[in-house]
Amino acid sequence: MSDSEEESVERQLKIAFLGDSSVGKTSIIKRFCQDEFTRQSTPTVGADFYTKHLVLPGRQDVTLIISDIGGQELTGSMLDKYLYNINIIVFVYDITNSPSFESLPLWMETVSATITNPVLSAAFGNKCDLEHQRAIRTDRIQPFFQQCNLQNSPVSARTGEYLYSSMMELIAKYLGVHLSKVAREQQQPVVKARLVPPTAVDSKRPKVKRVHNRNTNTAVCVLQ
Ligand SMILES: Nc1nc2c(ncn2[C@@H]2O[C@H](COP(=O)(O)OP(=O)(O)O)[C@@H](O)[C@H]2O)c(=O)[nH]1
Ligand SMILES: [Mg+2]
Repeated sequence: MSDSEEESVERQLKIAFLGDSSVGKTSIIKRFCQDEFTRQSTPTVGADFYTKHLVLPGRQDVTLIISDIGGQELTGSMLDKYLYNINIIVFVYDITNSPSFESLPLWMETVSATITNPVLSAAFGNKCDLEHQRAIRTDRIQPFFQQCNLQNSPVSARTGEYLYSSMMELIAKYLGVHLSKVAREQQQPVVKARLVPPTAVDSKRPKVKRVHNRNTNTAVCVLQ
């Protein structure tokens, strides 16, 4: 065996994303594997498969085989095939869609009834860029995940926020690899913000009106 072969350890990990339709499973996988996002949504029929290659500290080469399983597979007959020899399962819900959170227990029960091998599970609360539209209160979420002993991370497929670090943490945890903060966030994209032209900002600012106070003969400002 050559030195380079000895130094690099090659692993294959199978990761499955599960959850209701439209929570953003395909978008999360595409952002993670291809760094792209589209607003268009085509429902995943059956399952799609993606691969991604990572090099973890200690020169561990990891090939990820990621299964994007369509939401309708909750009641389908193929779930056991898609989850065969799976290592990591990520349950996805949409923070702006309460029913997608309510159906997590059913997804978890279905998985437990389907697989026998030990897996590492986690949950992603997707669309955290839409925090202002949050439909599930955080004080409901925390006790649920504590009870299930499941790591829950907010992520956004649209901006990529928290997604790379959450994925890296999961993979490292499964492999028992220590990740430094730098390694965890190595692939974290820069979140891009749209610049608003000054005129649009100005028109939204409250108008300041000068009011003359006759009693004290001073001028005050009021916001309108
Ligand atoms: N704002 C926002 N929209 C998202 C996000 N992730 C997915 N979407 C949108 O949600 C819709 C459903 O996404 P898709 O990935 O097809 O969901 P899937 O059925 O779970 O695979 C699409 O219109 C996506 O553009 C996100 O993080 N933020
Ligand atoms: Mg899909």
